[in-house]
Amino acid sequence: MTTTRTQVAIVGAGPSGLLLGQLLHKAGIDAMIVERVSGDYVLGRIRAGILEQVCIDLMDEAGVGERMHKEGLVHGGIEMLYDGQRHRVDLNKYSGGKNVMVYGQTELTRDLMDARQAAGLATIYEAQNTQVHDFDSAKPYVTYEKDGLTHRIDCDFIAGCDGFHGVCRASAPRAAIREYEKVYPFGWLGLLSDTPPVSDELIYVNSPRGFALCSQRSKTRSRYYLQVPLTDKVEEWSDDAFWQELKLRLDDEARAKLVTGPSLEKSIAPLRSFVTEPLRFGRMFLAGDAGHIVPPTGAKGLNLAATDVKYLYDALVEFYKDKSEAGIDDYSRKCLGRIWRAERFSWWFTQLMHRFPHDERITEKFQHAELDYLMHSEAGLTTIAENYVGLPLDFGAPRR
Ligand code: RFL
Ligand code: PHB
Repeated sequence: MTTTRTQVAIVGAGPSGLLLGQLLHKAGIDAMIVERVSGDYVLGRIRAGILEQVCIDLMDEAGVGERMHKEGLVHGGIEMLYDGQRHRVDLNKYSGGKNVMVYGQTELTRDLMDARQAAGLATIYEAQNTQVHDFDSAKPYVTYEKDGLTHRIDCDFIAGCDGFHGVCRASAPRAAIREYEKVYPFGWLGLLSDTPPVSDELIYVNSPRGFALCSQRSKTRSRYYLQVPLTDKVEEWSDDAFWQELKLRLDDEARAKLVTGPSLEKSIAPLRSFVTEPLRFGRMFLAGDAGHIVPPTGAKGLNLAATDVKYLYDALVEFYKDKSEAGIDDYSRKCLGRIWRAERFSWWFTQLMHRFPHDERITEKFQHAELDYLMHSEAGLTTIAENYVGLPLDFGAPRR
């Protein structure tokens, strides 16, 4: 067995783990990352596309924002299509001047991986059987297997950035953890293609045939989603069948404009709302999808992961620089306030936009009436806009 030492052992090299690693490095705090799969595999997972300002600011703080600002597309609005009509939500106007940015999770991850490599920082890819130990003591450690050897990393803290199926949450004592979960009775079938987006802005679609989303990665690359039954298999969906179904869910103008092409990637993701309480177990912290999942409708998953990382990073800096444990003691409470607000928005927006298996005929009418109200009320437009761009970090603090 080999043994090394670091200050923070990070499990998982997705966006949460990599961003935390980069921020800690900038602050002079040593960290090692252990990842189950290869770097190429991580980059091959097509996921989020929309960054909130908090996430953009953190990429800048980590010193990796250059390409994002050059290539990312700033969006000041989204479109909502229901009952055959499109309506625009002016995000910028109704959120007091905020925007979101189209920049793929793949690109953000690549920027963080490149920076980590350039700085010569250690990421152990393809680590097997990672385990976390003694995090209820002041001397936690992580073990993993690689190339037939067992390796041990001694550390001060463990950051569980290992996603929904990771080992960290699973290792927390059952009596100390409470989990809240809702599984939705449908999934999203996503298709990525090198075709120009059908519209300048994203279109969220509530159609009688189910939800659809027209998103994008650049001026020449599109990402589309269709609500599908959980029983559907991705192999059963040819590209042609996808485009046909998408057209049936769009309005006449979008149908006429839609440019189709071969898929670069196609996958089905189940939809889930999930929260773990607390997010700290002694000297182990959960961050990102390891601690919570939102249905993608509100584009919140990656952004919530980024805020967890910010709070954890601030707490660790406070611990090492100011010798104070106040930040780490408050980590769970601080994160969970923001998490539940984003969970609520994602759940509400999902219910508003999807067809559910046992919907009564009146449900679609209720949805259209609610959308109609939202689109024609300053309060309604504000509620969508301020949640979509991300509530302020100090939201909920006593008003002065
Ligand atoms: P990740 O990305 O799952 O990374 C966790 C990493 O941990 C590794 N791992 C382990 N490593 C070592 N040992 C073990 N035992 C391990 N077990 C797991 C995994 O291999 C992996 O590399 O979690 P992280 O970093 O917290 O990042 C979270 C985001 O990936 C996620 O929230 C978003 O992708 C969610 N999401 C969206 N979020 C947004 O903010 N905006 C969006 O527009 C958006 N769209 C989406 C999405 C997620 C989607 N899917 C497929 C779930 C669209 C979709 C379709
Ligand atoms: C995406 O582009 O992948 C995307 C955009 C907005 C969402 C979900 C996914 O709400």
